[in-house]
Amino acid sequence: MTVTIARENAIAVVTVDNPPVNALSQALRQALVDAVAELDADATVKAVVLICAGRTFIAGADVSEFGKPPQPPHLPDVVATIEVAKKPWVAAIHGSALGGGLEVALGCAYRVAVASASLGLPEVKLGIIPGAGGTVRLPRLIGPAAAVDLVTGGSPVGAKKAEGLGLIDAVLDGDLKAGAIAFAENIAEKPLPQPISSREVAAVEAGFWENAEKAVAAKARREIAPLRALASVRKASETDFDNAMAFERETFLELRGSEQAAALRHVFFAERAAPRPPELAGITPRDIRSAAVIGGGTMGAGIAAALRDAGLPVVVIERDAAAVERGLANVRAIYEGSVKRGRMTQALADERMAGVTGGDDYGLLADMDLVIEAVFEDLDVKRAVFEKLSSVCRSDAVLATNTSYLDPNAISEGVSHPERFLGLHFFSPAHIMKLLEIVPTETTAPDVLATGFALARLLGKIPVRAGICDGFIGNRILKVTRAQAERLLLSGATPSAVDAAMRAFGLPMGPFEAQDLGGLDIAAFQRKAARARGETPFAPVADRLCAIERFGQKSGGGWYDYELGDRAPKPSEAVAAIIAEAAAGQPQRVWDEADIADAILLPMVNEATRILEERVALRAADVDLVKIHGYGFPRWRGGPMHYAEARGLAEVVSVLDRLASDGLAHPPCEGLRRSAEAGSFSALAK
Ligand code: 3H9
Repeated sequence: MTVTIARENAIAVVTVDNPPVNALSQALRQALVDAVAELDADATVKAVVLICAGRTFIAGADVSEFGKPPQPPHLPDVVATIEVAKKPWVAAIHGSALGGGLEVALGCAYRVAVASASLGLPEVKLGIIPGAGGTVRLPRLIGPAAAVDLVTGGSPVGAKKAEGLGLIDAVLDGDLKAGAIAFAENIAEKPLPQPISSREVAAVEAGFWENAEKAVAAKARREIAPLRALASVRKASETDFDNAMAFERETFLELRGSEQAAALRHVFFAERAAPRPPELAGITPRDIRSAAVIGGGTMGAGIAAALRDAGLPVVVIERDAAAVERGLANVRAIYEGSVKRGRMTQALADERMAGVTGGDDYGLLADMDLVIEAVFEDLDVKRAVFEKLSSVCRSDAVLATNTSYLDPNAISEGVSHPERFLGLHFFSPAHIMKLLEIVPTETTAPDVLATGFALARLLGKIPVRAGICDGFIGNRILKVTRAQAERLLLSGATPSAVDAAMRAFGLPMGPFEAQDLGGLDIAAFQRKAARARGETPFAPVADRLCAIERFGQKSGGGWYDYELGDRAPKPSEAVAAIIAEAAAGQPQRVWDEADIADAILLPMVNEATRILEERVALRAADVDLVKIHGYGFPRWRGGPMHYAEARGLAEVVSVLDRLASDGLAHPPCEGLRRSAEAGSFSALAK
């Protein structure tokens, strides 16, 4: 049963129970309409409380229905039915009232919530706009300016703030149901309030819409939904309710079928599936209640802050007292930065810092549940760390390496109880970046792997399982990105043209700007190691730049020139000359933005397909999550694999074939050709 009705004297309590999040499935929509009819007809009922079972109020429309034709009763009609009910409905909110859930609440005569509840219209994050009156009722209730913020930003607000905005009528302490019933008894005898739909929208100052448009456009870049949401709120302010509803619905239905919405839905479900991979179902992770980080550099400090933010006490281990001090200062700097940016109160920062201790004595780790090593990327140094950990830690303590390109199997050699060892590859800054690559070795036990995923959940990270290869998933693809970017330079494109094309595609930065920001030396160091292993990494121009110590912004020049104290990249004549020298004798061509994007992105897809074939990644969607959460790939493109599928894998293969015949990319791998025949990557890996 999705809806049950109980009576508390003259108050009817309508309880929605549609796990997991009370999404508005067709059955629930119908049940709500039926409930209104039943309670309208019941003369003993004076008011109605709408409350939800489980973890949350109605969290929105059922996103899984979005790929299919809408089924009646449609949500706008459900909301309208509640709004014209003969008895006042009181929405009693706990958890989240999101999207269609908030729209249902806006149909109610009153809204009350517990203090921990949050309310919002996150539709733009799914590439759509509210489709059941959210953009039309909200400005009538809280005014256009606040409505614009909520609708175009998509972030929810807490109950206290919602009360301040006039979005809810009361924040209730104690038991929600009892409080809502008392509230309902109180309003039952009063005249019904004016329905929101028949209220006026408050006037705005001259220039308000134009300014809002500029602000929203600047933030949204190439995402379409935020501007369309704004247009809908504006329409609601400038025309009558029915016209505004028709405009909203039309926009909603159009965007629901858009490519961006499909991509964002794909990411929505991939993100929710990632923390609980089916292959680990039923495996109980180990308990993690304490953690230590070996190494207090940038990475170690970021990991320590991430662990501490999740509520764990953290110990930072360094070589000697001075290094311990530096490590703790690095962690403190992270919290001080958060206070400065207004993200955290000083009191909270102090409390976090109080839970981070340091030392140079491995004996401190005797009873730790988890130890993450984040020392210098050198096999011998890392092995020495794990040798010490093997002798001091409990035999069931989970031991992890944060290596980004050494082989975790090699690092784990000699570790006692190697089944408790795994790779946890954080991305910098580790307390902010959401991606966590989880890398099992040949010996990692299933419950230790499950502990990696449980840790990611605790830390609020997106975990992706990665097999062992050079660079795991993300950096292995990054190497292809960079190699392709250089191939483009050798065949006539300039660094600024390549960067501009990738920004136009939706990346926050192009590959050359990004290298200048991060420093070219790290990749040079890795190439040196790769050459020592007998590999032949392709970086003819980057190698030349590193040879003359053009390492990027930090050395005053890299792919671009920089003026002192200015981070704006300036095209460099010196680099142009180096490129010309490296390109001597190669055929030159004219590149437009779309061709540049293809020459970089499609080889990335090809490499990712190899990664799937080798089972270094288990699912195409995992590759998408890696690129979105670790490398700034635009969410609204759905990640490279979704992008390739949406574009058509047959076309991807034919473009790659063309690039390959011009010597500008490797030809499509076998798996990509097979996937193109099947029309998706799903046959390759699930
Ligand atoms: C909308 O409402 C449009 C309307 O304006 C117009 C209509 C005409 N649908 O996140 P969790 C699943 S657009 C279907 O891990 P939490 C999710 O996949 C919608 N399924 O839980 C997962 O499934 P599984 C606007 C959904 O406690 C399970 O529920 N609403 C939906 O960490 C648990 O999810 C939103 O965008 C859904 N709407 O967080 C709200 N939501 O167990 C999106 C979740 O099989 N949802 N699932 O993996 C959320 O933000 C979080 O789920 C919430 C709970 C905060 C509610």
